[in-house]
Amino acid sequence: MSRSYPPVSVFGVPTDIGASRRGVSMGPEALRVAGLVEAIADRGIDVRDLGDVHGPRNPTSPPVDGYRHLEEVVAWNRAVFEMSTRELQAGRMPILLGGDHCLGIGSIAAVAAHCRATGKKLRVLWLDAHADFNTREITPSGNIHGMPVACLCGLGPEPLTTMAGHVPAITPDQVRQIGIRSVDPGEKKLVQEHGLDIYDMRYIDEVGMRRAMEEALEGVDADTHLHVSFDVDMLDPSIAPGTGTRVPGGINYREAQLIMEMVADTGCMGSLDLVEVNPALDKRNATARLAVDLVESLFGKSTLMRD
Ligand code: B3U
Ligand code: MN
Ligand code: MN
Repeated sequence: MSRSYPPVSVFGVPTDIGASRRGVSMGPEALRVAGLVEAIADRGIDVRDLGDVHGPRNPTSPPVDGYRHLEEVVAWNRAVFEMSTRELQAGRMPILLGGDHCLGIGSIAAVAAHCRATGKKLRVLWLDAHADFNTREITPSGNIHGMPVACLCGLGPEPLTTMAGHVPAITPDQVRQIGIRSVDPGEKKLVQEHGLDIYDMRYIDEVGMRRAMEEALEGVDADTHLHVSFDVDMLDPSIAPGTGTRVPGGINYREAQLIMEMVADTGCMGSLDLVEVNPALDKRNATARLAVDLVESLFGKSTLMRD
């Protein structure tokens, strides 16, 4: 089946403001050097690289009242919100090149506001080793890249929970998390209380990726905007070493391809985050190159089926 895709707008967000390890600020360039924009263009898609958004430098300070760099995180996310909103309103698919995963707050807040305005349903596919559902009371690190899902669901500091213009920006029933294998003790209680739909590694091992993805995508239809938020630490560190919080026992190459192919089959992807690529920790840009390979599958590249 041949599919048509909306025009795509790629933009970089070169910051590591939400993490404690430095280096994901170099992620956008690593993804570009790995050929991301050309790979999308080669799929016959209208794609533009808008360059990078700007924000404050990383002061590398310790957490204050449970948050590290809150003011700067808010500034970067406002810039992301504006850029994503503008591209969505122009009928284009925003692809955010991170940067760390705190940026999912701005990008998903924009998508949530857009869905409200257009009457579309929203489904968020959160591909990650982590649930990213910490709050200031329970965070072990103060790093806001461990908090975006909680912020989007209304748990967090006011400037981050209100970004979409309505609180909460999204509800837990709109989220499906895949690849999870590291959840902090307080976070575990919180995700259970909020009923988050988590496909953890044990579940994936037991039922297989095909069934896990069928369940995660259930109910996605032509009226759905599917947002994919891809933290590359979902992948096993043996294939994706270039990321700051590596957790063993991750998604392998074939499982990752199947995720992307099944997303492509829905024809509903409306926006994408590619985050947590850290070139300072990578081996010859392998992680960025793998991410590009997976993006090709997200845009319908397949072995035998007609493109
Ligand atoms: N849950 C831990 C670790 C973490 C979450 N997300 C990332 N790391 N990338 C935390 O610090 O909140
Ligand atoms: Mn994450
Ligand atoms: Mn992660």
